[in-house]
Amino acid sequence: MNEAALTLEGWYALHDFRSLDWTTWTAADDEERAVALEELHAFMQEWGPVEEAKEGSSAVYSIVGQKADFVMMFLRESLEALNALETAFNKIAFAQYTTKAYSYVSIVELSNYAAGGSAGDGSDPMLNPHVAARLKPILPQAKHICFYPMNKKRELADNWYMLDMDKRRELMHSHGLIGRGYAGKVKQIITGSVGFDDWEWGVTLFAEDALQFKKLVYEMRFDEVSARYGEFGPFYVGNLLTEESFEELLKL
Ligand code: 76R
Repeated sequence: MNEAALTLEGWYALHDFRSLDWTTWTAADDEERAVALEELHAFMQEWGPVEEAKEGSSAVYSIVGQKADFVMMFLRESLEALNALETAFNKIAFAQYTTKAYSYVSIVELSNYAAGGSAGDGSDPMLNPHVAARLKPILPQAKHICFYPMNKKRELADNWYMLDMDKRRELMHSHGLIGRGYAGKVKQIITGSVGFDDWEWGVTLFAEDALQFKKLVYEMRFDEVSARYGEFGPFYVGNLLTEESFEELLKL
């Protein structure tokens, strides 16, 4: 059998996309809307202490276009914690004015391609602060988010999973070089979703300048890993929502 890349996993991830039901929101009276906003506020207030306790990170972004109106991105210690969050949201009054648009379940993942393919020295990788910070990343609250799921091809002529480790490492090296050209401009979080959701990875990018998403993704299309082996799902792009700008968006 071919050698699988070794992976390290960190926090579980839920990208929870919702749409606003403007018909019911505008039909609600002032008091109903106030209750909904108050419950939304209370729900979001719980995110800070979780982050301070280093048990997860959360962010909310509006989504541009008709695929969804906003996304809540949650990183947590377990699938149970993610499940509890979506259930808690569904129970608040505000949820009655939203519909489910899309969701993605995955886990923060690092692979050993860049580490030279070695399995490490046997020590706990979480003791390495650089590794720990990447496996349990605090979401940067950058102005923009870009999310899309992707696969690596498994076709007879182009099958990523049939390439030997050295070849994959060589290809991933070139992928990493392109990525590094965007250091300081785009932060990427790769989450693995084999066994969890419909694609193999989720790609979440953050940037202050949304144009850098297009530049990075376009440049990668010419790199063999993406050009030959990449298969991409729907793209979601959006703008940071603070509690204040979320309320502003909902104001009639
Ligand atoms: O983790 C590292 O920094 C080491 C190098 C590296 C790995 C192993 C790396 C660097 N990536 C890795 C793994 Mn990546 N990445 C994507 C996409 O749109 C496309 O064409 C592809 C979507 C982007 C935009 C991106 C960005 N990467 C992966 C994997 C797992 C592959 C596997 O295991 O087979 C996927 C699916 C994937 C996809 N990558 C980087 C970036 C950027 C910006 C970097 C540089 C990060 C840095 O050096 O800070």
